[in-house]
Amino acid sequence: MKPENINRAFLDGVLDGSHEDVYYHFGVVSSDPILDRLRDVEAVIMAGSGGRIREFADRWSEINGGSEIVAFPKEDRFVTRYTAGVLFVSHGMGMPSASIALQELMRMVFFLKGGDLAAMDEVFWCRVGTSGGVGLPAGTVVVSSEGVMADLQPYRLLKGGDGEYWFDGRFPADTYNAIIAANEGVADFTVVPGRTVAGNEFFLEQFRLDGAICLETPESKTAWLEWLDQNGVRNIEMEGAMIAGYLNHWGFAKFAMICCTLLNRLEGDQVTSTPEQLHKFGEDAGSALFNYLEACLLHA
Ligand code: R2B
Ligand code: URA
Repeated sequence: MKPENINRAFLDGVLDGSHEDVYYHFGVVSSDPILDRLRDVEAVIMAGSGGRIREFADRWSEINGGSEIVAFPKEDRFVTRYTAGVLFVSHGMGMPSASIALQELMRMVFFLKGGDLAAMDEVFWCRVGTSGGVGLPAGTVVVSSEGVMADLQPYRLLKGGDGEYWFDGRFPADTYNAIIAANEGVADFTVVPGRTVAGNEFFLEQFRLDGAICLETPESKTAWLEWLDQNGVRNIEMEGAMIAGYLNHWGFAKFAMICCTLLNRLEGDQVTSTPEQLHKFGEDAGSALFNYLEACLLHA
């Protein structure tokens, strides 16, 4: 961990009881007894949609002998489920939404672990999601090595004083290699490592030609996608650069992003797979995660 980057000016007062922490978007405060049931959390799994969170939690509970599932009552922003050591949380779409979930979750994990940096270091974080593939057929699972923005630079934000703050978007190699290894000879789908672009928009910052607003030409779109391809980018989604950046900022050791591809962006823009195919793609990304959790992390 990087203790100097943890906002102790605010968080220490939560631990010593001077004030509560309000996890506003989850509808929970630090003194809420429901949090006692999450103290043994070993992994935080994030996905875009609440439906996928419910499915993942049911599946993980089944794998763990029907373990009890705890749900936060408020669900109008993010859906949360906790079972068998894993906290499953939806984060919505895009970095503004996902950053709210992640900041409150990082504070919650700090509180749940009593500020114990060694215990926090053991927590595994993962986003499981969908993406557009770059030169990969639909249905491929990409485990990210680095999250960058559409200009291939890391996630950054405006800050006071001296301009922009740049985050480190790299995912820990030990973790993504272990996820790939846990799926070798087990998965009936292809799992590859690669850099991932997080666009700030599904249409414009992913250089699509099918938006209501289009700022690209076929030539500028192809040039961008080929540039990504030549620079080791294997898929495009909307959250990874921020997620890696924030988790690196606190210095977490184990985190990853596993995304299935819904289409090959070198071949088109529209997502035309059937609902059955889309469901299978989402399930495969979940299987890639669960194969790792079962083999390497929990109950190892
Ligand atoms: C992948 O899929 C969503 C957009 O359809 C977005 O949240 C993402 O990263
Ligand atoms: N999600 C994205 O962000 N982009 C795609 O092309 C597909 C899913």
